[in-house]
Parts: sequence; C-alpha cells; structure tokens
Amino acid sequence: RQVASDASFHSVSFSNSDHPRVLITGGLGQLGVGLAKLLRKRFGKNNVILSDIRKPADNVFYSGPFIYADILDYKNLREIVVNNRITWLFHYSALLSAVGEANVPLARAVNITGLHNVLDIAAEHNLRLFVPSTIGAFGPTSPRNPTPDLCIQRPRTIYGVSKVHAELMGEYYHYRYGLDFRCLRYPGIISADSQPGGGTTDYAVQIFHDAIKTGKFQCYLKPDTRLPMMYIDDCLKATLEVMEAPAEALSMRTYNISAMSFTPEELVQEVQKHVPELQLTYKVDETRQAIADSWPMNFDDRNARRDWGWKHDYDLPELVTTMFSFLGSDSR
Ligand code: AKB
Repeated sequence: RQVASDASFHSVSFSNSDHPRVLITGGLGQLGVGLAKLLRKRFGKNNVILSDIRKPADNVFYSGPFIYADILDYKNLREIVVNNRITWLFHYSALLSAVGEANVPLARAVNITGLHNVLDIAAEHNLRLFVPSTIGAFGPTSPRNPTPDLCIQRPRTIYGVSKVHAELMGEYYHYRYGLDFRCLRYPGIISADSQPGGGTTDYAVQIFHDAIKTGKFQCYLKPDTRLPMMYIDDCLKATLEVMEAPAEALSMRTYNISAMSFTPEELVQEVQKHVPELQLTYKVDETRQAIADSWPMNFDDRNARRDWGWKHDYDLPELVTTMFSFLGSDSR
C-alpha cells in the first residue's frame, strides 16, 4: 500500500497490510480474550486491541494491546477509535440476563445507551461493527421449538429488550446510513478458561468446575429445561466467519447460530461418563427458571448455514470431553 512520505513519522501505524484494525469492547468478559487470541493469530498481535473498564490479569495484559475504554464515555471511545485507526469493532460490553434483572438501570445504561455510542462512532468512522445478540432476544410468545430468525420477539428481560433494540438499531443504521452491521444470536456459551457472569445458562459452565473440585453440583434450573448451547470455539469461529463474509453473501444482518441443545439432566448424564461419582441436587431459582422457560429450546440457523456456510464442530459428547481435557479432570 502507498505510504505518504509526509506521514513517515507515523511509520509504526502505517503497517504494510490490509488487515483490519480491531477494537473489542467489554473484552474481559467470557468471550473477549478468546476472540482476541483468534483475531491476533489471523491479523497480527498489534492489530487487535482488547478493552474494558476493569484491570486485566497479567497474562492478558502481556499477550497483546490492552486499553481502558468506557463505552458510556463517548469521547473516550471516539478518541480510541481515531487514535488507533480502528476499522472493525466487536462490541461485547453488556450485562447478561440474570444480572440485568438485578440492576435494570445499569443494564439499560450499558446495554442501550452504550450501544448508541458505539453505533454513532461506528457510523461516523465507517467501521464494520459486530454486536452479539442472543437466544434471550426471544420471549414467551416466540415459537420455541424451533425458533426461526424472523418471528415474534417480545422478551421479558431488560437484557432481551436491549438485544432486540440492538438488532433493530444496527439494521436501521445499516439501511439508513450504510453501516456495515453484523450480528449473531448466540446460544449459551460454554468455555473452560473464562467464566460467564450473571447469565441464565451459566449452570452449564459451573457444572464442570464443581464436578472436578467438589464432586457435587447444585443446579438452579429444573432437570428438563432445554436450551440451545455452544462451545466457545464454535462461537468465536462463527463470529470471525460472519465478519469476513462478503457483504453480498449476507441476505440478513442478524442470524441465529446453533450447535446443540440440551437439558441439565442430559448434560449431567454426559458429565457422569467422566465423573461417575458426581452428586446432583436441584434448587430452582425462580427468576432464572422463568427466564429459561421463555427462551428458545432449539434454534433454527438454516439461514446462517446457507448464506455464509456456518457449520458447528462440537456436539454434546465432544463438548464435555473437551471441557474435561481442558480442566484436567484426569489429573484429579
Ligand atoms: C445468558 O444466559 O444471559 C447468556 C445468554 C444466553 O445470552 N448466556
């Protein structure tokens, strides 16, 4: 690429490639660090900036660029985008379903006002913008088995309402201003080296840690509560794929993605193949049970499979084996 000679003092930033310059907001949640690792492999370490308002652990700090970014501070965010010549933004800051119900004003600020800042900055600076949505964007009046991309969306959580808002606003900015908005509706995501925070599907991560540490697990959902779930590697792969898909391949801007769907009972059965002595009790948390009962049981992701070739790698047995090999159940 041609480098203007009067810009030679910028030689570090005018690097030689056409790789995107990436910013990840809310980067210290369940998904950001894994996404940064994947993107850095693809685009180079220094082209991917992880950001959050929290202090990163040493290993995260030293594995690539990290910056303080508060999505509620418009000027701070704009400065980061401008100074770092950001071209792609992954907007992961959000309060999840259960924690959102516990603090609605904060969820509204982060999930809605924060999104408005991100949308305006993305539109103003011509960014490609990824915003994750969720099975939580559906509600009790949506078809639950299966749930298609386009159907009634009347969620009853502030998290769900804010995610439907994000889908609609992103698509509106796309059609109105040409913003390159891309959005996937994630199932519950299961990961070994990062923890979810305050979701309804978190039990499906916690069970692995408890099985290894104590051999006991108390589940806050009823044994037959079926929800769509996905291993983190599949989720991150889908995210990169939809961002790299040529615009003409995308017949929509918000897609369901799916891999598997299980109940606590079915997960326990699979976990007990690895930890047969696991003892299980159920103590239902009414808030999270009501949320789960209003969410999809199975996700229809045929549009993603058709348009940009989405294909999951992990089913339930594969997921459980992978989690235990990561968490080192054999070394107990
Ligand atoms: C939650 O449980 O709130 C999240 C989600 C499914 O969006 N994991």
